Amino acid sequence: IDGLPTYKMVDVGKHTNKETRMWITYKEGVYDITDFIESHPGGNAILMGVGGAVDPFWNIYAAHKTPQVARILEQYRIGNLDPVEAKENSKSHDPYSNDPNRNPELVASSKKPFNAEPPPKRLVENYITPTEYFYVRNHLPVPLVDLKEYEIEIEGPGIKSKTLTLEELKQLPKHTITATVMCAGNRRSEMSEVKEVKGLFWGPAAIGNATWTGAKLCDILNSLGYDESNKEVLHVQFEGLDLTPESNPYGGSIPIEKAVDPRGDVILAYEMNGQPLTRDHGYPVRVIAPGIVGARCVKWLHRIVLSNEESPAFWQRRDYKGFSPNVVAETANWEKAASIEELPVISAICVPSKDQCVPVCKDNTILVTGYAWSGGGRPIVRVDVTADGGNLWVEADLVAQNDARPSRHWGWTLWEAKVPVDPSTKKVELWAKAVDSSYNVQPESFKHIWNIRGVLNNAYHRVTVTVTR
Ligand code: MTE
Ligand code: MO
Repeated sequence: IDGLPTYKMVDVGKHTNKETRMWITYKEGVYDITDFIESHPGGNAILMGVGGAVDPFWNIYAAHKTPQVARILEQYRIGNLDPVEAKENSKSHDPYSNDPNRNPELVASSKKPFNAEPPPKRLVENYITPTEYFYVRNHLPVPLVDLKEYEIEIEGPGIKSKTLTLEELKQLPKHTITATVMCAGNRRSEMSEVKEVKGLFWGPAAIGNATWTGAKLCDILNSLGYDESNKEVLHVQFEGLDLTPESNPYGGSIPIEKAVDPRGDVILAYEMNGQPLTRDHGYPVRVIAPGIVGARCVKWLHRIVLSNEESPAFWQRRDYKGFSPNVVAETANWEKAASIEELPVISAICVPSKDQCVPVCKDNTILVTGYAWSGGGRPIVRVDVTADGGNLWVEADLVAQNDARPSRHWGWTLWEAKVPVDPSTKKVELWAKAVDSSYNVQPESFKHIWNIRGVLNNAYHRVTVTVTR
């Protein structure tokens, strides 16, 4: 921009704190973002780039590459970057160029990183969600894994350290479970109708039900000498091979009690639906901690650490936590809030979907189908559906459920209901709510469970459709 001074990267590097002001560069621009930092939607992550070029960060967090962000940034422009250096900064290649091909039917809420869900109707076609229709939630580029070099490091107080190869993992007793994996942000778009929330705009299909095969984590930890008298170990931390621009791996943790419980069924999975894991779902090995939020089911597993603390990863400490409805970014106490582990009871109507036209049957009913699931291994015992705001609740048939025992019932339930509709109305609002084996039931509305991150979106599912006769 004409008239503004030209700087070199060494000048920019001198501006890294409030006293010196905080500068960044992007392409040919130099920006003083000191006054913007507080309102950065991504929180402190912005500090990673201070004093240098953000081009490599934005190649990874590509959501920044929009006209809206460019407009905000230009308000803070103070100069131009030396053109030779600007060219050098822009040379870093697209870190997503090695991502795999995907089913074009998946609807993406973000392409880089790739986040996508199937059309809801695909979820009720089979009890087991076909891998190509299983939602994908990646925070970073999919790592390229060389099997010859692949190992899982395991360490912690009171156990023998070990590096486990895939071959060794496959020689351990093979265990298969049917388990639903769900993102804590599933159905977020409905919560955001109450008030804006931060996060990807998920519909009701950031969930899937698959069979997972691998070795049990409890067998591995026991073989390395773990025993319950070890009071130093409270959590099991996992790290993936996917790295942030500052080389921190994606990570998460689960309580030790879950990890070492033979009935907790935590597995290091190398197969999904009877096939080797696909790259998007964690090839070659991922954690499946059934009944627990998807975020802890770490993909591209690289390291396991036993510790007295939860995972230090951003996604354990500064994300995937719930807050009271009036808490805002400035007042959120992340240390105090409990990490999301077991998920609460949820359901969704998959067919018909929002705004669809639905033919009414001769007996003045419409057919409604969906899924229901609860965390902690709690089976679904009932699903209620209404088409008239809850004056008449119809109990749905639970049409597909497996015979796993309560407390180990990791899979979801598919249901269907014939719901009477008023013959005189054209628009009908369908509601569904599920009840789990602890008689936990979904809350009625989003208003009172609203939270800044838009997680735990389990209010009654409401779908408005037009009926045709
Ligand atoms: N593991 C790694 N290494 N990196 C990730 O970005 N995303 C997590 C979890 N494991 C993630 C990860 C989140 S938030 C979810 S919901 C699930 O993976 C999604 O699993 P899926 O993509 O197989 O459906
Ligand atoms: Mo997630």
